[in-house]
Amino acid sequence: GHSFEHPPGRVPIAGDALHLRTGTPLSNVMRLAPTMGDIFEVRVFGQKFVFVQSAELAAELCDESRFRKALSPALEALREFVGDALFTAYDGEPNWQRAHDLLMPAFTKESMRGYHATMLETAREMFDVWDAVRGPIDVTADMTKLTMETISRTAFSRDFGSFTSREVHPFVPAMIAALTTGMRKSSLDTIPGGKRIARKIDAENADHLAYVDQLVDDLITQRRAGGEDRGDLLDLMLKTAHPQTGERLDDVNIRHQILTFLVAGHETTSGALSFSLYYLSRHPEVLAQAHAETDAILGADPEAEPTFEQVPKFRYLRRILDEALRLWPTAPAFSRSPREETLLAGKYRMTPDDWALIILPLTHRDARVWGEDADQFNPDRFLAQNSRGRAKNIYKPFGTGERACIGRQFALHEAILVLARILHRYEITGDPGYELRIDERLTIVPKGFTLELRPRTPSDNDGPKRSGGGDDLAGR
Ligand code: FDE
Repeated sequence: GHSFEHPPGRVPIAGDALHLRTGTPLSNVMRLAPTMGDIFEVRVFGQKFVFVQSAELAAELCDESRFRKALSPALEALREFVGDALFTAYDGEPNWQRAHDLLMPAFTKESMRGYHATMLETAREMFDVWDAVRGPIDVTADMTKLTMETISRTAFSRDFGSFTSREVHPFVPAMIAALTTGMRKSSLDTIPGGKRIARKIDAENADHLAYVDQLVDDLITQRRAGGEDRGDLLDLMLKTAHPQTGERLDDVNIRHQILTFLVAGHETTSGALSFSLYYLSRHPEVLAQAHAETDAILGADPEAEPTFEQVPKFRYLRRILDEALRLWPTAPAFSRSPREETLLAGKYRMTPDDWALIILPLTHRDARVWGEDADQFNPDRFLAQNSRGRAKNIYKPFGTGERACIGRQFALHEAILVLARILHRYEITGDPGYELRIDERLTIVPKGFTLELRPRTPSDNDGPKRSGGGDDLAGR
């Protein structure tokens, strides 16, 4: 493929490594980006990364007729943990279609009805903890507990007691350790001496991996033997055959799918909630309008919970979420390859072996499509009247095409429901001295962000029953 622009001072073997700090891949790219063009490359010890920062090029790469999902080295590394499950399957791998067809019905808007009560219950458990603490809460930590509980209960009916027991269940840290093993190793592949370090990391993590696999496998065995009906994703995978082919998923694949849902479904949604709360704490006028919306829909009782039908009515909260995910898309990049040799932008030759990473926090802030205030937080840019005429395929926090996020409705339903309850129930105050920092894990989340909470009395004048007006065009 094409050789792209790269940072100055490239050296033999290490390549552009001098420009990079370990452990912060996204910050590295964002730091380099202002001095680079729409597409640029970085080479590190023989591995080449191509980054796209223009909205227009990203939209071209989202053309499914010419491009498809590719596995970046990070996803390739994740395969060690979850194999050919949905997120990490190569495009066209047979188990992808099988699992996709089986699981799609569990992720429609309508099927959120089945998870609604669980989502409410987890939020209530969190509020019980919050009501008992004095002093600020660690937002990211609590949002991560909340989303982890919700997804583990809906995926396989496991309650890890994140808010109800004193001790952290060992599964959670073990899963994170197992999950990050591959990540830590992926950057070592081409580094001199890396193989030895990789073996050491493997040895350190063997126990975690075995523990996690065993816990999920035992659950699968018990469920098969017991025959009880829990109506969760595990049931669906065990009991349903493919509608056309009659095929089923095997037990190892089911384990991989369960772990995939836990991994994909908790930090991403947790980050979306945390960034939204961060921006709410920084924009009093947005916060006031959000409070007004919760009061108009939920009324004067702070214990009121939204019904399933009410969740999509929080149009303003939805725009806050959309805007937070524009600035900080918590799955910050995805990778695309051409199906056949092609010219990107009519000039960059790409072959099916090439791939380019769409860096969403950059493409989502491209002033050429989002305007000169692209760096500013403004939920109203998602009002229908303000979205008109905006280019297509430029807002992609949930990925694109066939391999787009299957958990999108799940994440949106959960995040809106939780935001609504928090804002209805509490006055929130951020630390005025806090400056946003990003924690780069598999996903991105705010680091060190805390909130002071005070009980709130919702206003009972049902006020101007404004929905905020208009349809949002996000995600089209
Ligand atoms: C997927 C996804 C994506 C794509 C990636 C690529 O392309 O590579 C993205 C971008 C995303 N995803 C994002 C997101 C955000 C949020 C908040 C979320 N996400 C959430 C969630 C939840 C859940 C449960 C999920 N999620 C899941 C998932 C899965 C399974 C997948 C794979 C799909 C296929 O088929 O491939 C995804 N996700 Fe998501």
